[in-house]
Amino acid sequence: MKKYSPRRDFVIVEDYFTPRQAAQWLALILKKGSDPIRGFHHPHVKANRFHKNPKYPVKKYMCLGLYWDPRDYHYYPVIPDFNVRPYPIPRELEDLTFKILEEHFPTPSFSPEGVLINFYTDDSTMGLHIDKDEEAQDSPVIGLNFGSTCRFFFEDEGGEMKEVRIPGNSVYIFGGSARGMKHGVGTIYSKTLSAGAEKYLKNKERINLTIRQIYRAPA
Ligand SMILES: O=C(O)CCC(=O)C(=O)O
Repeated sequence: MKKYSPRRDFVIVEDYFTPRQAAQWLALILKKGSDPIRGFHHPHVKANRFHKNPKYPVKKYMCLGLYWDPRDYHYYPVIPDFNVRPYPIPRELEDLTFKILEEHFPTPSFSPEGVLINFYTDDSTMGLHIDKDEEAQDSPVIGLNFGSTCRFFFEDEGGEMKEVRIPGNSVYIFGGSARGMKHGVGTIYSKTLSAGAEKYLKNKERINLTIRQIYRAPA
């Protein structure tokens, strides 16, 4: 494992997953992702002055727990178009989240309520944005990365944009002073598939899960 902090309160742990663990997580995600309603789909996003029905930049997208709707940036207990609940967050994913936080980003309490899963292909990018749709802004965001390496942009403490390469089989956590940092994903690099992903992903494919607490705990 190689752990480093590209800025305060933003931690990356490379080689967090063994190839075997990565293969197990990918098998689980892709099985859920194959469901025609709760699985991967290409949602619409908020209309803008150029497009009435623009589409989300990452073609394959799904949620566990609560559903984040890219049309209005709200979290819902059901997938709005189908009135069907997303798959719940598997117990083993909750346990993994607690373990990652305990080992790498001690946090007094954390309740995993929503997981966004982005399946990047060679034509996907994710524009710069701030994760501000969760009420629980004191809770960190935990990212699990599988497959190809990506170029990841983030805002440093001085407001300047910097970049790192985030490989598959790694995790990242940003919270505290970094919770409101701008970030985004650029190029997905060719021929960088991480060990364990070969059977599940093609060249330039990447799967990222971000695990979040959405609501503030009652006082
Ligand atoms: O793919 C990633 O690592 C970033 C995902 C992201 O920015 C988000 O879900 O808000």
